[in-house]
Order: sequence, then structure tokens, then C-alpha cells
Amino acid sequence: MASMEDRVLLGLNYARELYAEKGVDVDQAMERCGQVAISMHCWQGDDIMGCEAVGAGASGGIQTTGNYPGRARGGDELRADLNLALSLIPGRKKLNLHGNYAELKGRKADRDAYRPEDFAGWIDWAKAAGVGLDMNPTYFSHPKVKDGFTLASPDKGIRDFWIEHGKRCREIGQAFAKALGQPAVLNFWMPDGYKDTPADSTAPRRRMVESLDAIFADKSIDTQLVLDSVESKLFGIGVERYTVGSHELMLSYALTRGIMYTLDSGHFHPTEQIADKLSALLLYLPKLHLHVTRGIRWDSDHVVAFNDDLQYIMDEIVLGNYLDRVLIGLDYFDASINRLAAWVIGMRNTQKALLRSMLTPHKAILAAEEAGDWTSRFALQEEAKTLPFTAVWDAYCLKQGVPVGDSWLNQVKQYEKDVMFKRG
Ligand code: RNT
Ligand code: ZN
Repeated sequence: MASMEDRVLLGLNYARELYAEKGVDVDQAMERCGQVAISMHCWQGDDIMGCEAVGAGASGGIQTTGNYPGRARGGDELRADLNLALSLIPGRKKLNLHGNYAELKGRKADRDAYRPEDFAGWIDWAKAAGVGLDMNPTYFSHPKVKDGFTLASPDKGIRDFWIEHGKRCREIGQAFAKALGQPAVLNFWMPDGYKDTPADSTAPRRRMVESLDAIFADKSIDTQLVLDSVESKLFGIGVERYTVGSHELMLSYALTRGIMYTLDSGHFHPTEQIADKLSALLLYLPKLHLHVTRGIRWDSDHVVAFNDDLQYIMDEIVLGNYLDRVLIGLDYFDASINRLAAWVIGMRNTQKALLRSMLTPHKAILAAEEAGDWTSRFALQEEAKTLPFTAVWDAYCLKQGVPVGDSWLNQVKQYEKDVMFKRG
């Protein structure tokens, strides 16, 4: 029997020829794919519990479901899990952190007083792991979320607290960027909203805008290093009727303030796909930020699957030539399966879809469209789906030094037995 490596090379040679015939350079596609950074969200590893003492679990309309054993408890366990996960995922990676992952080590400070030093453990880890860091202020899971409100609260004291938190997180993001030599995305998502019909839907939005303006007024932040973004949402659990930071508000805010807008694939009507929004937004926004997730019936944040929704997003980014203007991050939290495996599956799927877009024989498909021949466009699109993509994917994994096929699963199972299941 041929070795695994020999089989992969055999497949690659076959695929190389077939794709070349269609004008696609397989080696170039693998090279390009390896350069695109995907930001992996730290919060899949511990159900967004974080490292602070507060640690109440997710609130603010988001929810992790399931109780699979072995959840990481604190920074050290999370980083250990991350090390294994990253070794099983090809391509360039960043880690996406949240404010509640500050490691205070006994220091008495609330979220309005966090400092870059509280993230020293993460910065050191990122340096050693060779990954960049992104950041999110945490406007949930905290006693100062008053009646579901943060930056849009009618209570000035509450607003001021959360404004300070936003400022601190931008300082921390700037420290990440300086330490690691690459910009940090600063993503703002606020859960503010009402379960039922508001009597005044304007005032909270006005307050939200004023609070955000107060945060971004800090000119000590270099916006080449800190890439601010605001995330919209349709609804959350217990916030079904009215979300302050709606699509219209956040998009208008981003456009008028010259910052990024975050499209989360779970934050629209369940039948609405975000892929088609990219080219429209990118006519006006210099850059976009994505939270790729998978909603089932609602914004359920299931692990990203290798499905059409994901493929359409990657196709828009790659075939629309937007790789340098769309920053890709993942955002899901499933506690019903091994959390480390969930990272690996979602990240590998994202890489798969990205590579597959890069292997699309786009020239011929585009030519058919330009000729008004939609029959050929559809025929070629459908035939492209069964080109030997998997052979290139295997070769890409081999080249990137990560497990080929499902062989990574054994490593996770072993680790789960040796480490994760021994956690209390
Ligand atoms: C919530 C938003 C937000 C969070 C993370 C944890 O609906 O999608 O991005 O999931 O910040
Ligand atoms: Zn999100």
C-alpha cells in the first residue's frame, strides 16, 4: 500500500492537470489560501466564561447550550487547548479575545479599569504561537448591564462605566497590535434592547451613538493599529422586539464615522444570507469585518459547517477580489460537543471553503455571464463543484504540516481522555 504522502501527491498531480486545463493554478491557490488570516474566537473553548472573577456565563441574549465535559477553566487551560487546536488547523490564524478574558491575578479592578498588563499572558502566548490578536469589549455577563442596557442605558453612570470599558479595550487592542506587529480588530457588540415594544425607539439609539462617539474620541489610539468595527443584530433571546444596535443604526454609524461594520451571519432573518451583502457594502465601506457562524432556526451559533452559506461568503470575498478588504472572524459557541474539536471543525471548514473559492474556474464562468449566456454560467458553476477539490485540500494540509483528513480527531480524543476529562 502506498503511504499517505504518496497518495496525497498522486491526487495532487491528477488535480493539478485537471484544474490547469480550466486555467486554474493549484499551487498558486494553496499559496494564496495560506496567507489569509482567519480570526479564531477564544470563546468557543470555555462557553464565553472568561477569566475574570465575575464569570457568570453568557448573558445579554446569547446562549451556549450543552454540557459536554472538559471545559477549559481559565487562561492556562484555554491556552493549552488552543495550542492543540492551532496545530490541527492549516493557514494563517489570529486569536479573537474578549474583555472578560483579562487575567487580573488578584488585582482589584473592574472592566472600566482593565490594562494591557491584564492580557500579558495572552500576548506572550500569541508571540510564541506566532498569531495575531483581535479584541472585543465585553458588554454582557456583568452586574452593570442594567435592565439589559449598556452604552444606551438611560442611566448616565452605567453609560459612563461602559464608555470607559470601550476605551480600555481599545488601549488593550493597541498594545496587542504593537506587541505582535499586526493590527487588531476592535469589535463592538452591545446587547442593548427590549423584550417588548418600546414607547420611544429613538432615544436609546441616540444615546448609543453618543456613547460610541465618546469612546472613539480618544485620539491616542492609532487607527492604523486598531481597526474599530460595530456589529449589528436583529434580535436576541429576551430582546426579541427591539435591538438598539440594529443593522441600519450600525451600518449608518460605520459609514459616517469611517470605521468597519461587522456582518454576523446569524444576525439577520434566518432565510437571509450575508454573502450578497458584501459587494453592496464594499462599494461604500473601505473595509468589512465578518463573524461567520451558523444559525439553525435562530441565531443559534452552531459550529460553522462546510455548506453553501459558507461557500457563497468565501466566493464573494475571493472572486470579488476583496481579500484585503474583508477581515474574517468566526463566532459560534457549541457546548454539546468537544469544544476543541468544534474549533478545529469550524476553522478547517472555513479554510476549505476559502481554498475551494480559489480553485473556482472563474474566468470561464464570468465570460459566460458577460456573454449573456446564463445557461453556460450555471452549467459551469455546477460542474466546478465536482472538480477534485479534496485532492488539493489534502495536499494543502500536508504542505501546511497539519493532519490530512480526519486523522486530527484521534489527537483530540486522546487529549480529551488525558487532559480534558480529568478537569473537574
Ligand atoms: C452576539 C454577537 C457577538 C458575540 C461575541 C461573543 O450575538 O454575535 O459577536 O457572539 O462577541
Ligand atoms: Zn457576532
